[in-house]
Amino acid sequence: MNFEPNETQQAVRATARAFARDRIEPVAAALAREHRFPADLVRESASLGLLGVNIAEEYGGAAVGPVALALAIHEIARVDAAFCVTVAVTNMVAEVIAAFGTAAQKRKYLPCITGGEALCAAFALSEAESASDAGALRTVAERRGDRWVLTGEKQWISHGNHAGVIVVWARTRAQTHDASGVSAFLVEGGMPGLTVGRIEDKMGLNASPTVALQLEGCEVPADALLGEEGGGFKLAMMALDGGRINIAAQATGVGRAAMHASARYAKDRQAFGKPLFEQQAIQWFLADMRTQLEAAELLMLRAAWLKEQNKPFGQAAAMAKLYAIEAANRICDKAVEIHGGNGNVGGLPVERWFRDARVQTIYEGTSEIQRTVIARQLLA
Ligand code: COS
Repeated sequence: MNFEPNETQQAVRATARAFARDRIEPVAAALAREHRFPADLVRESASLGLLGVNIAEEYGGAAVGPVALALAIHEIARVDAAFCVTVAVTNMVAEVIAAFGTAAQKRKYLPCITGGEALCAAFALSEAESASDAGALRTVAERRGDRWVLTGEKQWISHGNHAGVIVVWARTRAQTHDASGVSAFLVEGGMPGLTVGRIEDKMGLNASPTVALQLEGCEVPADALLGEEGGGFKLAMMALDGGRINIAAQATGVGRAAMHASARYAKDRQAFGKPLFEQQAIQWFLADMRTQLEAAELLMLRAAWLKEQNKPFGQAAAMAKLYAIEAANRICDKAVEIHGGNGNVGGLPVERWFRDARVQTIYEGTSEIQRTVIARQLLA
């Protein structure tokens, strides 16, 4: 058993760490404050191979695998979880096209995602009435001659207002109301019939816009169908299995940042005539943070490793996401506690990390959905 990343994985981690430290960290607080999406930095991340980490080189990807992707996301999250959303979702969409796309679809869409021309890619599954119950979605795709016409509204779509490529899930069998009638389509940002709706006013991750997308008679060619007609739900579930590893990596990155900031603060801050760190309560907080983080990182890396070995990883990914996100929220909560009044104001990043961590128990499958996935596989 080897717990050390290999040379390639270490190199990817070092690249992501340097990019995050030198390019994102200096502006992360301002981006969040101004609710600004850093398009220039996203393009720069593409030039470093970060938007196609697990995509074949013939499509412009780095082809270094899921473990390297998880390590890269973890490093970026140590600085800015919002930027991670773009990296994580764009990689997930690129992977779903690589896995299920035709040769023509892969040639058309993957190089522009990995190379940054599309800027980023979005995953449009959720709707107002179907988020956890993804199979109940109501957007419809009607076949008219050699085209599909999409009508409906998507909600909670990360960077859907910036994405050049969007995978949209829609019902192709009007008589169905469950997962069986759902298909996936490749839609291009800015297409006629596709408009950006409300931009959400969120608690955290404010440099990563979350938007509604309206589809009103949005026509796409017949060959925009991704995967089999009626097979879209499984495709979404398989994509989310991988996406959940990315979100676990994001959570461990935020948790690690909050833990290190807390340890530094506890060493520097004096109270009752000695550093805060010498109070046993603070030591216990930090010890729990360290232990939970270690467990979360091991779960996350094991899930990524199983995926890399082409072994079943859905349950492992759900456990990693569940545990890592719950741990990150506990860690960020205690980080605010250790920072006292300073943790409650915007001058130090712990306040932002606390808010950024919160939604992670909700998106890409709530903690309750992860428990459902874990329990179902246990009982299967
Ligand atoms: N991989 C491959 N196939 C899968 C799968 C997976 N991970 N999960 C389910 N499927 C298949 C099932 O095997 C079933 O196939 P058959 O009809 O051939 O038997 C089909 O998909 C329907 O599955 P199921 O009956 O389990 O669907 P449910 O409606 O009960 O939903 C959950 C299952 C709750 C797990 C699913 O809706 C889910 O993950 N919801 C959360 C969605 C989410 O994460 N949204 C966030 C989006 S990004 S912000």
